Amino acid sequence: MKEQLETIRREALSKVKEAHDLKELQDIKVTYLGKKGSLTSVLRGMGKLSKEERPVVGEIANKVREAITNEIDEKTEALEQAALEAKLENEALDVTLPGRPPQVGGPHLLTSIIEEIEDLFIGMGYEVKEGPEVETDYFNFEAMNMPKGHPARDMQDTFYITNELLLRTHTSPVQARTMQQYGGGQPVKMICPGKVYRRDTDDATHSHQFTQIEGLYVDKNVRMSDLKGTLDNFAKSIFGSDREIRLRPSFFPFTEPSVEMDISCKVCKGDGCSVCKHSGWIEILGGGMVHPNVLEMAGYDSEKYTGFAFGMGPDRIAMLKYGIDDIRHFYTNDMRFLTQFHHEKGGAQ
Ligand code: 2NL
Repeated sequence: MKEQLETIRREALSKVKEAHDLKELQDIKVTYLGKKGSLTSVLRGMGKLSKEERPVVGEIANKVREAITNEIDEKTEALEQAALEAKLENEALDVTLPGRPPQVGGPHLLTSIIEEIEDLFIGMGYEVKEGPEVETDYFNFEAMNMPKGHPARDMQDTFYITNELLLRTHTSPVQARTMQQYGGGQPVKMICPGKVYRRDTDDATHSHQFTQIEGLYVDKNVRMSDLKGTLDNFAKSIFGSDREIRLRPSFFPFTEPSVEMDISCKVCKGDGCSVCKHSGWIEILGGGMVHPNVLEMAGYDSEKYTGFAFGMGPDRIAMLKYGIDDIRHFYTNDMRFLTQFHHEKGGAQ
């Protein structure tokens, strides 16, 4: 019996030593110490022993049980510890890893250019005004000296919504509305930036939707030389103080006289190159003295008040300033294009 107990002890301890997981340990416990376990069945046979032998064998049996239990407990703890360590290692978080920088957006190049131009004109005392993109035929055409049937309406292919409603073809209606609001009794000094629409087929230099900034200054004694000085200041501020301007006669239904403004070519400094088509000059904008009909329709006495107006395309200004060869870049939202301008004036960084 003593030998049986010794065998049980040896076998059990070596199995515990080799156990790989808690389930195996549990099985060993059942096999040796459980109700139907081998140690239990040995103890059941103790009845056959003599009185003297019983306590001796009993003590040995208790020691064997104790030894196996201790070994199982120790091994359990060791396995649990190993499992915990493996888990910690697996889930380790390296707080020294550099983070992924979040993508930071920035203003669109057209927004930056428009804001730069706004700032310049605010500095000269102008208000910035906005108006609806869906306009009435009256404010878009009629009030701008283009009555129905006027040949100039053919110059602009228009998106009509109804007979009377349309997508504005220029920002002029914002100015007509403002003059009407001021009721002909006070000066107007404003610019109006915004989106405009024309029924054009999109290509490198045309877009059916683009931007415009118009300016209007109406007061007593406003003269052509005021327009020239204002535009010269604009050109030098946006394109560089080394730029010259020139005005050429032109025609618009809403101004008389009308002019177009060129700036000297930066590339060839006036000698002629491919950028300026060998003329030394690049066309930038149009303007002129507000037509008396436009003033009268808005409620201003054209004998007392005069004014100048001009209009430009920020798309074209940005293309010239940054050498962008396709107007569609502004509207197709390729981040490789857009992010190049996030450091520009008015940009986020
Ligand atoms: C261009 C030319 C122009 C105007 C816009 C205007 C506005 C009022 C009265 C008179 Cl309220 N004129 N605007 C005048 C001349 C030219 O735009 O080439 N724009 C891109």
